[in-house]
Amino acid sequence: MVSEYIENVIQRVIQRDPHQPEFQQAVREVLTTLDPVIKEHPEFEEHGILERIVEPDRVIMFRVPWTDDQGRVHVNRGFRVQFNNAIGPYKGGLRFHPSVNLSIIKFLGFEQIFKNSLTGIPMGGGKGGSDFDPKGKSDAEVMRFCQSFMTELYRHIGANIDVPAGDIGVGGREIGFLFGTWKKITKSWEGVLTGKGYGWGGSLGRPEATGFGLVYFLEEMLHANGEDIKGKTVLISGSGNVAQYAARKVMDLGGKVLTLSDSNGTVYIKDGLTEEMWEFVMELKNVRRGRIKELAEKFDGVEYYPDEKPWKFKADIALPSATQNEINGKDAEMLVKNGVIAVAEGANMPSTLEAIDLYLKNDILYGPAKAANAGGVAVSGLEMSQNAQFTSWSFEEVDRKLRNIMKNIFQESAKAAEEYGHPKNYLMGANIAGFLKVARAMIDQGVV
Ligand code: NDP
Ligand code: 2IT
Repeated sequence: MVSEYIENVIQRVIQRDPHQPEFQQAVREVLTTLDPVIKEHPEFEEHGILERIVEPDRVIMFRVPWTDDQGRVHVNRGFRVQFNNAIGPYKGGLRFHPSVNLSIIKFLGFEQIFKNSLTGIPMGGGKGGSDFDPKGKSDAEVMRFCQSFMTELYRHIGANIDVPAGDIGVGGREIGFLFGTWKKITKSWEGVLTGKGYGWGGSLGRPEATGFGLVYFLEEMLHANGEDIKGKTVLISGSGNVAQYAARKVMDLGGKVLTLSDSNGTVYIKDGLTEEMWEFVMELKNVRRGRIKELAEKFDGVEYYPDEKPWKFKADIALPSATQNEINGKDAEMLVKNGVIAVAEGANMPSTLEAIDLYLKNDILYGPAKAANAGGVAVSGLEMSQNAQFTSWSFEEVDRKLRNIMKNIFQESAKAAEEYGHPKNYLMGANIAGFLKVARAMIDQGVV
C-alpha cells in the first residue's frame, strides 16, 4: 500500500483529467515508486511537491491551418506543454502523429521532467506536437505545416525558455523547416531547437544518441549482473530513429538483431540483421520513407508478419523502440515464457503497468524509458552547450560524453534503488533519483 498522500494525489489527477489515460498511467507509474522517499522526507508533503509536480506550469494549444498541394485547407491541433522548469529551461521533443492529444503530450512532458533531471544537465521538462500525420505528405506539404506550426509556437520558446526537438514524426527535415521559420520571424540565430543539421548548429552524434545511449545503458545493466551483449539475440520494435541506431550499436557490440517493425507489421531476420540490411533500412526509412515489409521482399532469410509485434519471437533481450503501451501484459507473458533476460526501453512508456509488474516479478532486468532512452535529450543538452559557446565538438567527444552520462544514469538509478531498499529495481531507482533533484529545487524556490 502506498501512502495516503500519494494515493490522494493520484485520485485527484484521475478526477481532474478523467479523459487522459496515458497521463494517469505515467503519474501512477512515477508516484507509486516514490513511496519510500515520501515516507522518509515529510518535507515533500509539507511543501505540496506532488500536487505541484503533476500540474504543468502551462499548456499551450493552438490551431495549425495549412494547405495541401491541391490547395485544400487542413486544420490540425498544435500543443506545447511546459511542465516544470525548476532545474532548467523546458526541454523536450515534438511529436507529429495522428494519435497525438493532450493526454499523450502530458504523459510525455511529465516523464521528461525526471528523465532530464537524470542526465545531470540543467534542463526542465516539456513536450509538444500535433495530430498532423506526415505519412504520404510531400516535402512541400510538410514544410507548409511546419511553417504554420512555428508561426504560433515561436512566441512561447527560446534558448533560455523552452527548447523543442524531435520525437515520432519529427526528424532532421522537420527541425530544419521549423528552425527556418523561427529564424525568419525573430531575425535572430540561437539554439532554440536541437536536432539541427550539422553545419547549422546541430551536434554530431545527435541522430545516433537515443539508440546508442539505449544500448550503452543496456550494457551497463547487463555487466552489473554478470551478462554481456555479445552473442545475445535482440528483439527491436520500430524502424525509426531510435530503432535504427539501437540496431547499429547492438550489431557493433556483437549482438544479433532478430526483428524490426513499423505500424504495419514486423520483420523476423533468422540469422540476424546484416550490414547490408541495415544500410537498406536507413535508405528505406529516411530517404524513401517506405514500409519495413520491403526488407523481407528484398532479402532472403527475412520474413514479414503483417499486423504483428515482435514480442512472440524467442530472444534474450527486448528493446521496444516504437511507441507507448506496445508491450501489454500478454506480450510480457510471452517474453517471460521465452526466457528474455532484459528489457530496455527506447520508446517512452512502451510497457503497460501490467507488463512492468511481470518483468519485476520474474527478475527480468528492466531499464525504464526515462533512464534508458535519456541519451537523446542528453545529447540535445550537449547541443545547447555547443551553441551557447559557439563551438562544435567531434563525434568521438560527443559519444564519449554520452557514454559517461548513460553510465552515470545507470549507477545513480542502481544506487537509489539500493538506498531505498529495492536493489535492482531500476524503475524505482530512476524515478527516485530523477525526482529528488527536482523536488529539492522546488523547495528552494518556494511555492510558485
Ligand atoms: P520515428 O518517427 O523515427 O520512428 C517511429 C517508429 O515507431 C516507426 O517505425 C513507426 O512506424 C513506429 N510507430 C510509431 N507509432 C506507432 C504506433 N502507434 N504503432 C506501431 N508502430 C508505431 O520516431 P523515433 O524513433 O524518434 O521515436 C520512437 C520512440 O522513441 C518514441 O516513443 C519516442 O518518444 C521515443 N524517443 C525518441 C527520442 C529521439 O531522440 N528521437 C528520444 C527518446 C525517446 P511507422 O513509420 O509505420 O509509423
Ligand atoms: O523523448 C525524448 O527524450 C525526446 N524525444 C528527445 C527530446 C530532446 O529534447 O532531445
